[in-house]
Amino acid sequence: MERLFETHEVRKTKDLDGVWTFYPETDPADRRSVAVPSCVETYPGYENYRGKSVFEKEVFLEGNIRFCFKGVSHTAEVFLDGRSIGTHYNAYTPFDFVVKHVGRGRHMLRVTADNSCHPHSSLHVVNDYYNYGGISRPVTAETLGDCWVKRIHVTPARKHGIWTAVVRVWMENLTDETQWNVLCIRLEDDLICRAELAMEPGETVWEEELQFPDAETYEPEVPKLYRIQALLEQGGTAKDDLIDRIGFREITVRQDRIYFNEKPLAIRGFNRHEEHAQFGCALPVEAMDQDLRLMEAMGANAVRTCHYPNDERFLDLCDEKGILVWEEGHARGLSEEQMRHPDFRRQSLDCLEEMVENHYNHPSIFVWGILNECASDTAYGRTVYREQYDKLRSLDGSRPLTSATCRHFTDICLDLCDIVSVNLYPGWYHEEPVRECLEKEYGWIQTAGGAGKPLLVSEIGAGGISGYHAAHRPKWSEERQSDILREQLEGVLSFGPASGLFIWQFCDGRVPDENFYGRPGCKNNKGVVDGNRQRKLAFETVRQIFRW
Ligand code: ADA
Repeated sequence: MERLFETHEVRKTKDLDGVWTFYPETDPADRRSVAVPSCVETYPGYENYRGKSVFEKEVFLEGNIRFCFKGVSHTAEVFLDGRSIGTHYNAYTPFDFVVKHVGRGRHMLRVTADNSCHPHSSLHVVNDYYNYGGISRPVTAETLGDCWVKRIHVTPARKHGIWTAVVRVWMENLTDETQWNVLCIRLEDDLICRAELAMEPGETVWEEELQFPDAETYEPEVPKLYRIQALLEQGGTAKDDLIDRIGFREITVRQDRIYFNEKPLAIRGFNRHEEHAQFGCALPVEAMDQDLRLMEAMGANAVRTCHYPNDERFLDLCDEKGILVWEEGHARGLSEEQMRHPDFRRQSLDCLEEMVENHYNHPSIFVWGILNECASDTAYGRTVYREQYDKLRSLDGSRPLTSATCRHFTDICLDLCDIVSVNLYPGWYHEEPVRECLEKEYGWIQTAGGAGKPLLVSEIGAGGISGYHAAHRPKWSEERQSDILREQLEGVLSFGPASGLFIWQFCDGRVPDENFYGRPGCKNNKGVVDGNRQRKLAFETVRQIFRW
């Protein structure tokens, strides 16, 4: 199931999750049945597999078929009956291919998924998280008529006390002739608007500002969601539709605060990798839900999708629960040299575009992030930061933008963002009282282009090996992790200029062997729960402070 609500009442869709045949490209004889979505590393014998995996499934199809992949890790090629229908790079963004006039019958769908750090991969590189392989998010096949609704974007704004929204709908005419359609926009069961369209072959975009006088506001405490449907009719008959969920809310940045419906935000959040000891990055929805419940139990109100766009079902759950989301493009800790990789700029911009196109309507997303800890201290780096901010602003003018920096005292990009975000590890990577560290950092930000902007501590935390206890509280013990976190959280939450923090990190996560140094067990052990969601001492510490 690709989303947690029905996305079509008219369009025929087929869930292609379930059993597929898997084999490594190098050994086609080693075929086995696997459940999709899943990660290759969870198949016995393939725990460390890097390379091309092949997945096959026979499917009954007829007509114009749209294949939707919510995430294939990380370089994909899709074949229908042996013919390539398209390729895609990046594990963390959805993609689709439309094949017209597929003959009635059973067809072989084949997907290759390469998780190696190959020469054309600029974002999936050896890093402080794991590049899992496989079809890691849901797959569907949809049957399209002559015309179909590709996308809806809704941008709410409160005007003179009532909710309005700019509704934009992208549609496509797959034939070679003009098609007359009526586009109906419904909010829940109410018809809000009808528009007659003469659709030329190819894409049509329709946009209108509509009023929603009865709409209730989406608040984190009362996260009121509405179903919005774009429906195409021909001669009074419904031909195609697309449903999404929206919330009426506004995010603004004024002086040094972030406002959600005019209330200043006080973020108590977690950084969360899509990561689980049992499932790799392909968490079933029940495990996603459990993660959010654990965060809620600690009193958290936000999550940062470090360091890439997340599974839409996770975002659906955040919308549902009113947990605010910092969603970010895919990039972590890249040097200028890595950012000069010939494919880097295109692959990054593609990722941002796919993230915003697909996740635009999630009311819980309150900020977009780019380029975690990349080269924001060089002239070339600045060109790239500017390019990515410009791109995001052209795709979505309704949300603020940020980037988590570790270039303390050398960053030259703070003037480009709307919110200044800093990753700090006092007490872990360097011994310094938290208050002193914050004051020094804040003083510098004021002179480096960040004056008057809100400040978020985007990462703060310490390592603790699950189950390692010692009375002398050494580093890596659960006791010491909890002590450090207590000091860090109390320090940041009592620091007036900060609008909040995201703990690094929610759960321990696998890292590649190449990154073993400082990573006992080849894991980043800074989770407050381990990879199996066993709670460490820090869990209770965070709960006491966040729930205060
Ligand atoms: C960083 C980085 C994280 C993680 C963390 C750590 O600042 O953004 O991805 O690597 O440090 O654990 O050191």
